[in-house]
This record gives sequence, C-alpha cells and structure tokens, in this order.
Amino acid sequence: MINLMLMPCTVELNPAPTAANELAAGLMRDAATISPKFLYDALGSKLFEAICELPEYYPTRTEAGIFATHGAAMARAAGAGATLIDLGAGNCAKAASLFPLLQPRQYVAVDISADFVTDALNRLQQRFPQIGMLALGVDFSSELPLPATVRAQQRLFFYPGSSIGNFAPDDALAFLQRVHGACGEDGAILIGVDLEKDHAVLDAAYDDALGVTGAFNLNILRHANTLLGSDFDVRQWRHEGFFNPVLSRVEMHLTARCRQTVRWPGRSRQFTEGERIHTENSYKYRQEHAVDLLARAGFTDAQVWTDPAHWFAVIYARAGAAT
Ligand code: AVI
Repeated sequence: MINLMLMPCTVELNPAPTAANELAAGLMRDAATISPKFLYDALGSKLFEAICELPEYYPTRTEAGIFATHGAAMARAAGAGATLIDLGAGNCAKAASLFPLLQPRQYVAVDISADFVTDALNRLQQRFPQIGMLALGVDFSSELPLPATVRAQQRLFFYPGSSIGNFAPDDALAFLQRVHGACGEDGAILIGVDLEKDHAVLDAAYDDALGVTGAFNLNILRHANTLLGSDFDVRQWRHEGFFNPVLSRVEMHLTARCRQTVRWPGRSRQFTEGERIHTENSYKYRQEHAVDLLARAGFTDAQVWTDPAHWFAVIYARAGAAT
C-alpha cells in the first residue's frame, strides 16, 4: 500500500509538440541528421540500459568504480542536505546509489521521459521516505526551467554518464552556463566526463560484438516513424560507430544499404546507397579541457576523481566565487 504523503510529485514542463518539425528539418538537410535525443523512446531507453551492461561499454562501470572509491570524498565536498537535481535521471539508479553518502534533502529527477522517471521514483520514495522527491519531464538540453517546488538552497546538479559529451563543444558550454545560472550562490555540479583514450577501445565501445549499440541506433528510425509518420524500413539501414580523432569524438551514423525514398506526411527524401544519417556525437575530453570548460561556464574550485587508467573523470565544482 503506497502512502500518499510519500508519493513523489510529477511535473511535465515542456512536452515536445515540435518533435515532428525538428525531425523533418534534420532529414531535409544536405547531410541528414536526427538528434540523439530521439534515441530514447521506451525501447531505446531499455537498449541503452543493455549497452551499459556490455563488456565493451566501459563508461558506466568505470564511473561506478570512481563513485564507489571516491563517493565519500564527493559527499564531503558537497555537504549533506543538498537539493540533488539529477539531469537525465533515467532509472535514477546512479543518484540513488549515492543517497546514503550524499544525504540530500530533496531529490529532483529530470528526464525527457517523465513516465520512465516516475516509475523509478515511486519505488525509491518507499526506500528513502526522508527525502522529498520530484519528477520533472523536461527536455533540458535546450532550456532548464525549474518550478518553485525545487528548493533554491544548496542545489547540486548531478550530470553523470558523460552525457556532456553528446553536446558539441559550444553547446556544452551553453548548457553548463544554463546549469550555472540555475545553481544560485551556494550551488555546485557533480559531472561525469569521458576522457580520450586508445581509439580501438572507443571503436569497440560504440560498435559492440552483440550489435546492441546497432539496435539502439537503428531504433531511432522506428521512433522517427512514430513521431513523424515516416516509413523508414529499419532493415535497409546499417549502424556505424567509430572514433573521429580529428574532432575527438565518437560518431554514430546510419548508412543506407540501398537507394531508397523515405516518405512522411507532406514530404519525402531520396537516399542513395551509402548515404548517411548522422545520429550522435560523443566527445571525449582531456581532463584539463573538461576543467577549463567548467571554468568558462563559471564553475570554480574543481575537484577531479578518476579511475587508475584515467579513462573517465568525475568532477565536482562550485558555482560561487573562487575561495
Ligand atoms: C548517453 N551517452 C553518454 C552515451 C554515450 O556514450 O555517448 C550514449 C551512447 N551512444 C552509444 N552508446 C552509448
């Protein structure tokens, strides 16, 4: 029996009525694109969870190891009683694993899919009744509107998983500036950043032997069919994922297996054999560049924790003036 007093609150802030327009605009570009945010429908979110279990996909377990080893030091830096704002909360598992150390006063789970988060939050609220919980359905990649129910004090933005790498560098800076603006004087950020490493490790992580990342990438076409009413035939496309050393990023593409026409209400586009749709970039940083990016966004006093191989970094930095 669920105690109503403990039910987390759910707020849907900016449902995306423009998804179809955005998809159509990307598909009509000379070099077609689909935004990576469309990777995450219900099936895509499950496939991403499966990716995180793959032996080739090192970021999740490497970051988890850093939290396990250095979580107490992170909690000392952040202090108890924070307003923990989890950007891209998903199943909320990463933040929840830190609750005993961080002891937040309020936990705000923000995700593009409010439904996914609400289920997870309902379960968590029973385990941690002392923490106020709130689910926000918001596409925070473009704006960060926080309702008044989010405490203004001691805001700690939690952005793990190296999702910052999915922004182009300029957009990453703009995003971090928005987060900084929402922090308040006593706010801070705790962020996971994937670091540059052996290219073969990166290639394998984004093109795994089981083909789970391929399914995750191809599923974006099914999602586009649902949102746009297009008629992509998934079997006519092939996944590609590889490191681009010039731009220091992993790129994911879908490549047409044959010449074809894709139709959606009011429009169509022809693709030649071998033509690509660019679906995702995942930038890999040098540690000093990541710290510099945070500094340019206004964050100070960065503390960095890494794994022994220096594959991944977790960084805590304050929004206020340097001490
Ligand atoms: C969510 N994001 C950090 C993942 C990444 O590694 O860029 C998404 C992903 N794409 C393919 N595999 C995982």
